[in-house]
Amino acid sequence: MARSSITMKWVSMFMLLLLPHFTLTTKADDGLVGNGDFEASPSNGFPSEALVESPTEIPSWKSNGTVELVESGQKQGGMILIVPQGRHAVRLGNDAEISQEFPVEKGSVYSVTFCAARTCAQLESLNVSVPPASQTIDLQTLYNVQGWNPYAVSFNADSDSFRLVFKNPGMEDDPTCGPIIDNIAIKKLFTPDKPKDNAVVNGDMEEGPWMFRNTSLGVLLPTNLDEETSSLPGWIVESNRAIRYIDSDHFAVPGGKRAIELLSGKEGIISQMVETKPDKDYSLTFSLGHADDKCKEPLAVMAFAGDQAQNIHYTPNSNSTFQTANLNFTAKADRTRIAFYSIYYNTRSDDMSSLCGPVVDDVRVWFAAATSLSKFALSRLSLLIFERKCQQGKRINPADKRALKSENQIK
Ligand SMILES: [Ca+2]
Repeated sequence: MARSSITMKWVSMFMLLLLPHFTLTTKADDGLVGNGDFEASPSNGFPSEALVESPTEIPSWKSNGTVELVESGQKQGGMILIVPQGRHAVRLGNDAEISQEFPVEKGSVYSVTFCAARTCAQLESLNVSVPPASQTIDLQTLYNVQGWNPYAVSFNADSDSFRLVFKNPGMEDDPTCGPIIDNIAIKKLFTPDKPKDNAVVNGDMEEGPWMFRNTSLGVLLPTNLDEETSSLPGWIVESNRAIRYIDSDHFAVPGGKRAIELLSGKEGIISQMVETKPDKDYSLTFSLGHADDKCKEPLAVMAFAGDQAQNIHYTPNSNSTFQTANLNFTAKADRTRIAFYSIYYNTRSDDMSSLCGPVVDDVRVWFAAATSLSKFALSRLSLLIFERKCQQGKRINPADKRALKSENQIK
């Protein structure tokens, strides 16, 4: 017996020693995919002609069509090509694609973060897919002056491997046009538990796509109508323009490390269907803030909860970068839509082309218990006064009587 317990002890100690390594192995899946920054040198060195000759020339990737490894500082038609990160990136010509296969955990949702820039003035788009699921991102809108943006899209792992494909679906006249992509990372998402006193899932926005620590542009979340497969679990972006996911390293965030910034006025809407009980009174509360990104005021949001809508202007106390806002509503069904959009179309004060807007964080929907309690207390109090007046044999004011009647009806 003694020996087996000693053996058990050794086994437990051994497991404890091993455990951190196991954790490290699983976590290593989050972050850059193999050669996701295109900095790994092809076996023959980076091509001087830039054009990728064979489909397997870029380490870790398979290419198809006119794929080009571009270098920072490289010029084309008098224009310097944009390389979002490091020295190299790839450009996808008409109908060209790159793809990579890697293992994932079946049944999980993965978010893919990548940086993309367009090269020509025309409308350019990028198709990101894990076949058969695919999403096309419109690169037409310039969200900042740098000319590139990080984006995030999500996919369900229906099997235990992903074939992640980036494709330029365009057929432009100029073959040197086509999006440049760089810095491709993945993150396995989890859906946070719903707190007992809050019907909103991920209301603090802390769970979301991979963010690069050295990128100060946040991550754009394009339209996503599938609430089961969202880069921001619980939420959907139901507008045709993106919203921005921001981090506390580069922006002012009301709570925790992450929040969202609403862009493009009415064209940038985020929403969630929350569980409610019909005919119950609820309160929607949230933090409304300024990202401290030189966004030109006024800032304001339109907040929706069921059939209630309210516009709220950003007017914080002098030392704060956010305020708490509140909207009361009575639920009509067992699911209620809450939503937010920016009332204004804001840009930064130092450049007129970078979009910005109000920050939303710490969204809560909870029973307006205090209101019901105070109603109850009020009618109890009236009843007491009524009783006392009766006891004292006083005449009751008809107004008191009416008030008492209506309070009891409320109850
Ligand atoms: Ca937060």
